[in-house]
Amino acid sequence: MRDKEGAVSELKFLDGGFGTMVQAAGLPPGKDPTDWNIENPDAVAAVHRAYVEAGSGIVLANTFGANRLKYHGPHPLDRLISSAISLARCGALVALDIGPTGKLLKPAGDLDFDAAYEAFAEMVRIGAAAGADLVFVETMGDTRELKAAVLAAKLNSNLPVFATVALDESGKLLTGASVECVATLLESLGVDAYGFNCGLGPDKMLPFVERLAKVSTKPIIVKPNAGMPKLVDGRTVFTVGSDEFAETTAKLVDAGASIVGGCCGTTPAHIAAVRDSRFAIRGSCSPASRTTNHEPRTTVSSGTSVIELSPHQGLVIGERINPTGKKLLKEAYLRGDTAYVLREAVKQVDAGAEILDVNCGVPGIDEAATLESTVETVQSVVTCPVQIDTADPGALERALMRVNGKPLVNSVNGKRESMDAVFPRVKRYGGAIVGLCLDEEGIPATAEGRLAIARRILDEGAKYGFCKSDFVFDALTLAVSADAQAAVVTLETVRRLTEELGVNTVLGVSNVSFGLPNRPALNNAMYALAKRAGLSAAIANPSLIRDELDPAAEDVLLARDRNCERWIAKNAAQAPCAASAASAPSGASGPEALGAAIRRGLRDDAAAAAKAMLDSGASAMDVIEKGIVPALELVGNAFEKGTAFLPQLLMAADAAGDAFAVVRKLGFANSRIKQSNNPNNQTIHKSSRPIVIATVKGDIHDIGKNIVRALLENYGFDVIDLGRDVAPETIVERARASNAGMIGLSALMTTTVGAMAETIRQAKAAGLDAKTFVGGAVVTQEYADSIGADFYAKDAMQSVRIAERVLG
Ligand code: B12
Repeated sequence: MRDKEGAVSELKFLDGGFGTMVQAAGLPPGKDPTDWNIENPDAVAAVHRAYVEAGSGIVLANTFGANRLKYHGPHPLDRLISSAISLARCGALVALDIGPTGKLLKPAGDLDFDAAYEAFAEMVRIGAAAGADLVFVETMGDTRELKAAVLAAKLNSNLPVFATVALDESGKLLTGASVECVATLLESLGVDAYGFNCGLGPDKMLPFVERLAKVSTKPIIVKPNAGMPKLVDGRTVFTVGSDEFAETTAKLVDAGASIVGGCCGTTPAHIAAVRDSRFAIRGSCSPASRTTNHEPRTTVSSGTSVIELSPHQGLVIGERINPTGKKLLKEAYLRGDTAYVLREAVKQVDAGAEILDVNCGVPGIDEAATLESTVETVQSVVTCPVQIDTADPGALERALMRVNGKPLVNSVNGKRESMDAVFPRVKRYGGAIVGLCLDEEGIPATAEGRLAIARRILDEGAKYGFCKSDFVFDALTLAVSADAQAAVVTLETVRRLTEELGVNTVLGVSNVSFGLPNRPALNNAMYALAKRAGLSAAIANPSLIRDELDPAAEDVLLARDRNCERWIAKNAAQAPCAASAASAPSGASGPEALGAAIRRGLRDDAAAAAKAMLDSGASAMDVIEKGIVPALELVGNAFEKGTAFLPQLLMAADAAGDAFAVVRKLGFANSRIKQSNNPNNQTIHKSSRPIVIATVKGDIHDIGKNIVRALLENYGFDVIDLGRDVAPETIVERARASNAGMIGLSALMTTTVGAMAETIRQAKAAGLDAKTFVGGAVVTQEYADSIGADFYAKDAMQSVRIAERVLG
């Protein structure tokens, strides 16, 4: 690239599309390009050579899908990968290319984090042994999978690690992470360079590169497609030619990118055009010059959101998932009752918590296993970042590895043992660190003493590469009832940590009021004063904490009320605070409670709410139509608007599934319900020919189809449910073999209604006399007519009426 004076420097060229190149070289449709490392090595080497001749200084070996979860071809992975690395060696640096597994990780999908990590680690071990020069993780759409791949690269080799993600047009990953969210994670994992690939053409990438340049301290990678793919005469065509590609790539470089290449549809001509670009590149793409304008920031993240801490912000870290002094939570942990923890999580976020502390320190518990699963469960229902709170290094390590995003780590202190345990682990897995101002001697009585410990922690942390912005210091507070100066010293420490050391601060405020009446007022006053002194975050109960300064409470905290006498005299008669009111279950019931539980993804609550509705006399259809369907609709709309993401959709669907299971078991089995669904007292049918029902190929939505099945069965029809994502051939074959009288098809997406049409076409071609009936959110009467379906049903009840007409 050219710097401000026009000298070319620092720009590195990657290669371009590989899959599209080998397809052009004759790779048969449906054949895995990875196989060609063994079966057609000359063609693979030729693509790499063409890119090196076009100017690529780094080429990605043909290993994108060579992981054990994705590759199911005939060749052993070690041969495939080693051969790919040696075929790529033709004058440029060779990157081991790691693409996604193709599966979603838990809790959004079925894949265990460890299984993903191990699949990537195996690739890295083989690739490093075969001589790869770096590891290039690419096309990632989920922060957990991204983290698994980057950690696999870091922990199984000494190679540099590059990582790129695939954004959609709104600048988000498939599972919802923003540009800043990805940056927070990758900065904290310490990758060497990162950016974007695939998904978008170069023009669409520009605003996202501009955003990344504001937060990234690393070289920025761009590897756009040659535009968005279009389907022309049944073939996928990329429309951006090499000159246009070079022109728009120049703008990306201006915006800060310094490692550039291409993805799908790009060719050596595109890379050569970028190299020879006659378009002016004006900006400076060095990370140093990009970042001098912004201070390092203290950030934490989850899979979808980033929180930045700053002085005087006073954001609340929810303290309720900590069993200290909480009998019910302790018991819930020991019983393995996750529903309790989830309710606490949701309640705290609703009350305004921006980060949630997760602590599982119960005697006699397997803390490492409990912490890991609790963090995962909490992250499956709330989108805020978590604070991992443990004194057990083994538990810390496991939770750090598997947590989604960059957590806050609670905590390190000035003891040698603590720093030796915490620093290397956080360095390995990423995180911001809470530093407690205490050491072997305890908590110093003066602010000066506490600052000295903070400085020592910073110095020791610097040896591991941590800087000030990686820390949040806890000034600590003791009870004013035991030491009148306790709050004064704490507030001074907060102020000096903020002003002199320039660090962010955190404080568990409620200790200060221990042993005194009307604790909430004292806690609020401490929070208000600490915020003014500079406090960035308070660890508190978000339902209770307020920025409110009662003058009498201020007197207590600032040691102006001797022995707290006036406070005690005024407040002693008052009842203890209503802390427990916040944890009482909410009063909602009926469809509202069911809807809320589904939207929150609270599975046990959803099942309980469905049962409660049935118990109080609601019909099965009421539960479905007033509770389940509207809640799913809300989540679906939020998903469409981009305010909810796939994990939330999945959690809601699971909760709806659990509620529906209750309806199936209790609702439809209950004769009272049958009558209420069958107001005209029509007979319950027993048909001679079965109904075959399925969700069509490519579509995994089955909640609606399951409802249709349950209702048909409830009315006495014999239903053969083939499940979801079912091929037309399978449906036709099973309908024929069972002599089905009807075939019911469900499709929920515009992209899968075509499979519905194809199934009907095949059923007719096979000469079946079964009547077809179709449904699903996107299907209409007009569409049903247009594909030759015999009937359309807008809901499950209508499908019963149709079946009655045909078979009854
Ligand atoms: C739950 C859900 C999911 C769950 C599905 C879980 C499951 N086991 O079913 C999960 C999270 C897995 C999911 C995944 C995806 N989803 Co989704 N999902 C939904 C959601 C929120 C609700 C669907 C639902 O269950 N509704 C409740 C049921 C009861 O209603 P229903 O299906 O319409 O059924 C009724 C009638 O239509 C009729 N009926 C249904 N089937 C049949 C069949 C017959 C024979 C008859 C007679 C009648 C009939 O009777 C039923 C009962 O009254 C919708 C949004 C929405 N409002 O529809 C999006 C939605 C359908 N999903 C969508 C998308 C895009 C996806 C994903 C591609 C997301 C992604 N980016 O990965 C994937 C698709 C994966 C795939 N290949 O299929 C889009 C589809 C957009 C479109 N127009 O094409 C929607 C509309 C969301 C949106 N607004 O963007 N999804």
